[in-house]
Amino acid sequence: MAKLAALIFDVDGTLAETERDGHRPAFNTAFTEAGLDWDWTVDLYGELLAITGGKERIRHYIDNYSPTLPESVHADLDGFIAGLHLAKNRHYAQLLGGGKIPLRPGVRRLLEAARAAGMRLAISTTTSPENVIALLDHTLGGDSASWFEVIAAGDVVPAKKPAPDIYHYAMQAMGLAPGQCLAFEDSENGLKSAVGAGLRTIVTVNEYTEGGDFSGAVLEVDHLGEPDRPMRVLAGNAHGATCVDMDLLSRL
Ligand code: XBP
Ligand code: MG
Repeated sequence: MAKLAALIFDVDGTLAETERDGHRPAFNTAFTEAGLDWDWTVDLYGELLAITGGKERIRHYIDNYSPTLPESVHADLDGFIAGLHLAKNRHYAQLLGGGKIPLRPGVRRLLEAARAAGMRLAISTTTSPENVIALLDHTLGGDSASWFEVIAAGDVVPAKKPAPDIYHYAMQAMGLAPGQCLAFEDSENGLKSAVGAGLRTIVTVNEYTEGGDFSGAVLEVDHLGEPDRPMRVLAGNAHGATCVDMDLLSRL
């Protein structure tokens, strides 16, 4: 097995609970602002998360849930979706600015330990670079976006997760092979993408993804753990560790 050289992180649901508490309410505010009566409840949003990508998710909702649509929309559906998505991202940035969306347990600890150990870091996500940087600025702060050598994000590849393209893109940009990297994901679509690119993957489940099929992961835990908040191991061998740390990573 090649020596571990880089950690590649998903963003939404992995670094923070951005789906339930960030994107979802921001979508709803954008809908209200546009005069729509659409309401993406916590449960409904769980169903809609099967589709990755905010624009793709809105289109899927229109195609499958028969929501009320203004007449004028049919002339330019793409433009209508793009406008809603732009407004959603504006509200999302405001929510992040309010400081209400913290990092998940163990995320800061592991990133800092990885940096101290000379591990290279990257991001591989379906959301946009602007959303990633806004989250990093409002959580890790300072120059934290620069901790990540590559921020592989959004529409830079034609096929979003579960396609492996965004992980291939990140590894190619770093000049690394899959055996030298480890991925962190929270969802089935994310795991499929990472495993499809040949990556060993740790899954930290959340409210939306627990109970999913994560049999392809090297480890499935409820979160990365903190010294005073041990993780729960759901599948795989954590070698007795109570947190995901550099020692455990070297043994996976
Ligand atoms: C994240 C997504 C994104 C976010 C919203 O998936 O599917 O669509 O929900 O972001 P993953 P955008 O965590 O697997 O990358 O609206 O910017 O698409
Ligand atoms: Mg995710």
